Amino acid sequence: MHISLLAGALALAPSASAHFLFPHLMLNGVRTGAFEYVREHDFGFMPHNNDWIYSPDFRCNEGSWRHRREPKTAQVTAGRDVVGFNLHLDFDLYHPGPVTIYLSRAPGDVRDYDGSGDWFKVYQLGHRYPFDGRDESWLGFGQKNFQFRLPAQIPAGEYLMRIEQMSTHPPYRQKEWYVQCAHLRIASNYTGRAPGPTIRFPGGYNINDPAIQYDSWDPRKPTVVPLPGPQIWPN
Ligand SMILES: *[C@@H]1O[C@H](CO)[C@@H](O)[C@H](O)[C@H]1NC(C)=O
Ligand SMILES: [Cu+2]
Repeated sequence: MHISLLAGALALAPSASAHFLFPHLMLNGVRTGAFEYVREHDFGFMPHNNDWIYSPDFRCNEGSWRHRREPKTAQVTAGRDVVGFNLHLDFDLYHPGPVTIYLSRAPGDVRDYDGSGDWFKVYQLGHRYPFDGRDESWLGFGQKNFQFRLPAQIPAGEYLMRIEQMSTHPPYRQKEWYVQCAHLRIASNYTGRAPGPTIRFPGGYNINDPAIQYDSWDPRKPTVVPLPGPQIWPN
């Protein structure tokens, strides 16, 4: 399945290069295999539009539930390991807009978790300040790796780690959404306050959110563009 997916990717590369997915978990700077630790989905490289924020598929992408037992679960340690995602086929992200990563703790085995619980934000990549409206001024533009050190303030457990890219180039309020989830088992001694603020998917994003209302085709360019979702943990 993975081989056929890559072959399909190569065949489609000229026309599909505008789109992307995140099949590789990054683990302390090493790119792991495609879908080795990342839950596959059945929507390939294609983006979704704004209606998608109201769908349960917004958690880990369409069809990912049927792939939930395919990836391994990466063993990592809070406060120590650097984790993240890498684009397919070593592509660069040629899409403007924020990149955001969330965590959600599974009640038990992450392979049986649908992501319906609480999510907290651990990473976000916005734009240079002041913003000048150029695609290149989004910090994720042209990047292929999105990595961060896991905060120490995360309770031990199994987690879905969800990356989201909201592309801002379509006109008006329309956006392109790209989402993918990895499986983590986090070792930690943390017993403090629960990570937050948390949101759920769907429900956490609304069409009226300032981040979604941002219109990159509006000639009046704001110098600061709002980012989607709640504050990052642990602030
Ligand atoms: C938890 O604390 C023990 C004792 O201090 C230490 O040996 C261990 O490495 C810690 N584990 C983690 C995941 O930080
Ligand atoms: Cu696109």
